[in-house]
Amino acid sequence: MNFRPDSLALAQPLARAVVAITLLALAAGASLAAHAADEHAGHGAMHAVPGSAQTSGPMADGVVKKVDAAAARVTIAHGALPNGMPPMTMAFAVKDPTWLTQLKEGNKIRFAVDTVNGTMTVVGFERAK
Ligand SMILES: [Cu+2]
Repeated sequence: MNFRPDSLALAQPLARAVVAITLLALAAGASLAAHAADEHAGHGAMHAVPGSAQTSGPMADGVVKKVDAAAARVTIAHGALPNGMPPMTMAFAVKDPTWLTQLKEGNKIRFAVDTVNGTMTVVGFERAK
């Protein structure tokens, strides 16, 4: 029974080391995730070409109904969205207001939507035939 105090004394620093390593791993994981998010945010801008602004996200079908440059909104008659929204006609914000110069009423597009600051926002699009 003499060994018990000794093994407890050993176990405590070990436990501390395990906790420290776990915290380090968590911190490293969080910083990796933040880095990946930054890279993703820059991805669209690097590959932007006139007439399209592609993203890797799922795309929905739409027809441009109205372009409101002053309000930085585009009204789209859209098909079912990846987020579950059923087909309807509604106004979207756009990630890059200069895209509005590439869109005209009647254009058929495929586009990606994300919620930015609580507003459904077109985050990428391409012209469709
Ligand atoms: Cu909608």
